[in-house]
Amino acid sequence: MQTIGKPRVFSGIQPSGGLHLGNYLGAIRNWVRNQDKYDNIFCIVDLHTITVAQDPAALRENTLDLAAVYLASGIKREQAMFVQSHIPAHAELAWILECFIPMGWLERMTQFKEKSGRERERSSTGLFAYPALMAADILLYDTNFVPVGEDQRQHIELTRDIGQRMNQRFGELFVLPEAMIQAAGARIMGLDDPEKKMSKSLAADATGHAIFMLDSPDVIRKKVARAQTDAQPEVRFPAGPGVTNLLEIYRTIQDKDWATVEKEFAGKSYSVLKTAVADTVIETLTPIQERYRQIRSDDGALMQQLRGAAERLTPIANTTLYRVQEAVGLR
Ligand code: ATP
Ligand code: LTN
Repeated sequence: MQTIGKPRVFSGIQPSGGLHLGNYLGAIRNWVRNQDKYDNIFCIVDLHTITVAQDPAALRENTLDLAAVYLASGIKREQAMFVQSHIPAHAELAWILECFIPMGWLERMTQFKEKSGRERERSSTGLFAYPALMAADILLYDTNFVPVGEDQRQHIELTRDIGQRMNQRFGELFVLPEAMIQAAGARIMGLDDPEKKMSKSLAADATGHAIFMLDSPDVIRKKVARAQTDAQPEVRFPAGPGVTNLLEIYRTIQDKDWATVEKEFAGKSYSVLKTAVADTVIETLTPIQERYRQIRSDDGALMQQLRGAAERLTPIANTTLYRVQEAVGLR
């Protein structure tokens, strides 16, 4: 098991279409900022994406898109950035873990309850087993930290529980990971409904729900202008959820604490707040969009990079997989 050198970080995002500001502020921006401190692995989790219906051509396109967004956001070329399905050990370890996870543990997962909703009987068994695959992703690489948004906390806890259960039974098989969730930006809410987390799935139904990382300045201004605010004449504290969310976006991007932004905006009109939010979002996303377009103009190079990383990571993943296979009697 890896013990020397920098601590290992592993994280991933699904290539399920347009990334939004929540994905950027809750996850990617933190990967970029801390990349030199850790030994990083950044995954494009395509096997997780097919737990709900996908158009095959769109999935291929979204996979390259997500890789380009990682790089455009500032992930350095030399980082280990790869596609989950390129390393078969993920699916293999997931299967073994599934054979040791009680059904009750998966039945309690809030993401499954939310995503299956009233369609529970018709949703795929893959969606139900999703957390086992995520645990495999993390455990395969002796991961110390998993930088994610707040909504993923329960999945990391489950990963620890699975690791611990296997360690108790078979001896020290796995390093137990910890969630790394930042104090700011870990739960950005929908602009149209600040009671709900900004999410890709909800963005499909409402154009004003999410700011996408590739939205034009014009679109960003329109979406922020329409964002829900409070029924007060100006910014007042304690603010309601809509204003709090706009302030959270602003303070996360600007690295400011609450006291500072309260002072900055107390008594100001909503249009002053919204202009400031739109300006700072546009300023952040414009250079990312320019780099994104450049990177996507050479898909061959991008694919080569992804394949190369998978090749380098495969022996690490297989070392863990073989250890587990041996422990359970498969080898
Ligand atoms: P879906 O709606 O399909 O579940 P999603 O928008 O939640 O998608 P994911 O791909 O599940 O996006 O998440 C990728 C990363 O972004 C995860 O680390 C997750 O915690 C983080 N994240 C997602 N939504 C938000 C949000 N609203 N605020 C902060 N972080 C978020
Ligand atoms: N479930 C995560 C995506 C994910 C992930 C991982 C995140 C799959 N495997 C491993 C961190 C580590 C989500 O964001 N929806």
